[in-house]
Amino acid sequence: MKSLQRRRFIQQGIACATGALFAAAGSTALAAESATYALTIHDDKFEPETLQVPAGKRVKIAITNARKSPSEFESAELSREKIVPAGLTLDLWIGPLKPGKYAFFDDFNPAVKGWIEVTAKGQ
Ligand SMILES: [Cu+2]
Repeated sequence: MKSLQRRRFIQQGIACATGALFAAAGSTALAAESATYALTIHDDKFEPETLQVPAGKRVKIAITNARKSPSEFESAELSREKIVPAGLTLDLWIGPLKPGKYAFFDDFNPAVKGWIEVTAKGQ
């Protein structure tokens, strides 16, 4: 292989390796940033009724509908609305949020309410 070709080949190899490293670092950071919090919908309550999540982070809520009929997680304060069929678990991403309490309810069973309580680290 001529020296020019060899140099180009080596440069391409370095570029690929660097790209892969950045991609790996990026996905690790993203994975580290986002935690999953479980929330279950029952006929008479959410479990937990108040879900604690950290401020300033994007978090995933895994919503399980333990009922025999569909439910809808709804929150005007979080601008979220998600139908969860009976017996299924669906993910809902929220945040980053400021510290405080955010109300939500089951729009298909509106008497059932809950809160997302967002706390800053150390609070
Ligand atoms: Cu709704």
